Amino acid sequence: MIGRRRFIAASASGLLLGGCDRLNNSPGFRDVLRSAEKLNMASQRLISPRDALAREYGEADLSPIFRSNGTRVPGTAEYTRHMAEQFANWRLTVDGLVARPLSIPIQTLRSLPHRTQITRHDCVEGWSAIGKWHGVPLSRILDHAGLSTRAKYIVFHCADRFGDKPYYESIDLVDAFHPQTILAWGMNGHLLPVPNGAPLRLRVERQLGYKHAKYVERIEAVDSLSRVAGGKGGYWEDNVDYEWYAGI
Ligand SMILES: Nc1nc2c(c(=O)[nH]1)N[C@H]1C(S)=C(S)[C@@H](COP(=O)(O)O)O[C@H]1N2
Ligand SMILES: [Mo]
Repeated sequence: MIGRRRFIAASASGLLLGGCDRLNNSPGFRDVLRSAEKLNMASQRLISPRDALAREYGEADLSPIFRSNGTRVPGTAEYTRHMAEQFANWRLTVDGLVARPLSIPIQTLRSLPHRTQITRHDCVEGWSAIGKWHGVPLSRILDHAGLSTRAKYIVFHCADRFGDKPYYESIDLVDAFHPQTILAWGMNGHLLPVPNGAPLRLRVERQLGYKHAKYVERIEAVDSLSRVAGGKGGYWEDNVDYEWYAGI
C-alpha cells in the first residue's frame, strides 16, 4: 500500500519521460502508450475508487521551497497589465454547456467559502513538493453555473502561451466534482504567487502536475474534447503525447 502512489507515479513518468524521443513517433509505440493509459485508468479504479481522497499532510511536511515549473510569468501584454493591477480586474469566465454563463471577479472567488489542503504535487519531470492550497471547490462554481446534463468534461483555458499555443487542460466530471478539486487563489497562507499561477490555478489532487492548470481565465464545459485546440484535452497531450488521464 505504502508504495502504490509512488509506483504508479514512477511507472507513469517512465512512459511519459519518453515523450520526445524518436520511439514515440512510431505509431505502434503510441498505441502502447494509449493502452497503458487505459490500463492505468482501469487498474486505478480497481485499486482505489476515483473519488478516494488524496493524502493530506501537516504543516511540518510543507516543502521549504515550492518550485515553479513550465511558465513562470506569462509574457502576454494582457497578463502584464493584470500583474501591474495586482489582478484587481481579473475575472473567471464560466461558459460552454452551462445554464448560466458566469464572469466572476477574482475578489468574489476569494470571498467565497474556501477549503485548505496540504498535498503533494508530483511532476512527471521527476520532482515532488508539498504545498498548502486555499481555494473554492470547483463543484461549487459548476453548481452555480448549472452544468448541462450533456457536459462530460471541464476545460481550463490559461493565460500563458507556448509560442502561439495557449496552455489548457481538461478533466472529467469525476475529478471536477472531487472534494479536493479546487480553484486555488492562495498558497502557503498567502495569495498565489505569479510563478505558481496567480491569480487562479487548478488543484486536482489525484492527478500529475501538468493537469494542475495555472493562470486560469476561463472554464468551459464541453461534451467532447475533440473540438478544443488539438483535440487531445491538453497542451502537453496535443503536443508531446502525454496521457490525458494522469491519475496518481
Ligand atoms: N498554465 C500553465 N499551467 C501549468 C503549467 C504551465 O506551464 N502553464 N505547467 C504544469 C506543470 S508541468 C506543473 S508540474 C505544474 C507546476 O506548478 P508550479 O509552477 O506551481 O510548481 O503546473 C502545471 N500547470
Ligand atoms: Mo510538471
